[in-house]
Amino acid sequence: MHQTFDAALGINLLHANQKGAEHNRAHFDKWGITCFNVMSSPGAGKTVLLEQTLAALKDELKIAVIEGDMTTELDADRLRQYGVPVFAINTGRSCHLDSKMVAGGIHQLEHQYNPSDFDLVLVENVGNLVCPAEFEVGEHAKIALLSITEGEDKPLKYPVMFQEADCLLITKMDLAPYLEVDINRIAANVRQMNPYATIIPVSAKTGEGLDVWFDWVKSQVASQNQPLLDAAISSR
Ligand SMILES: Nc1nc2c(ncn2[C@@H]2O[C@H](COP(=O)(O)OP(=O)(O)OP(=O)(O)O)[C@@H](O)[C@H]2O)c(=O)[nH]1
Ligand SMILES: [Mg+2]
Ligand SMILES: [Zn+2]
Ligand SMILES: [Zn+2]
Repeated sequence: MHQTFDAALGINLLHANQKGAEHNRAHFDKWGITCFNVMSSPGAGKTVLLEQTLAALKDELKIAVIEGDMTTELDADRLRQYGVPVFAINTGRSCHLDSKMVAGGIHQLEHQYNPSDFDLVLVENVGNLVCPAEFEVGEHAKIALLSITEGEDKPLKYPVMFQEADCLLITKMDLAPYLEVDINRIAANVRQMNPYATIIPVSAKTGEGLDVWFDWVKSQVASQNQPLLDAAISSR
């Protein structure tokens, strides 16, 4: 629930959040960490995707998770089974993570571990297609999930999420035979909002598309670290 009662207050709120996001990103950049903000409506498959990502990549990349939920540590407990640090943030009545909440997770990472050892921080946002897209948390890329059960029109009805996404995963592809859904229509509606996002159809049940997703993750981490590598090489 937001406190944006009037436009001026709303702008102030977003401005303060932006400052906090820059603080968080400065931490990540100093430590050579890439951060993804993973967003979708409730139940589109964020936690299952993170579980599969940890299972596939945790030996190759050093990963930590910041897990946002209004209440409970149910998702955080699922992800802890993969042996990576998971910092749970309960947002209470707030329907999104803001940069200050995520800073809490970042500072725990800093105090409990050597943050420079990490390559990737995955932030699972609160299930909501609306405001998580407005509140940057210091991420380098926004990942949006849209399950094929949600309807082809969602990119048009919730434009900001789809305009902001760097990568859009169309999830639950295994359910396509049971639904009257046109995947090409979904992709076209995403494209109408965002000509640039990488679109990857996936299924956590059959594994369809997951290798494409893992490769995208690895390429983002590699390109994020490239400026540091370039700087190190040129200073020799
Ligand atoms: N058939 C099918 N079901 C899936 C797939 N991915 C996730 N699910 C199911 O969808 C439900 C929700 O998955 P979660 O990963 O918990 O979704 P979430 O986005 O993390 O949900 P919130 O954190 O509550 O917003 C679970 O019952 C999953 O098993 C998929 O690829 N195919
Ligand atoms: Mg979840
Ligand atoms: Zn919200
Ligand atoms: Zn700090």
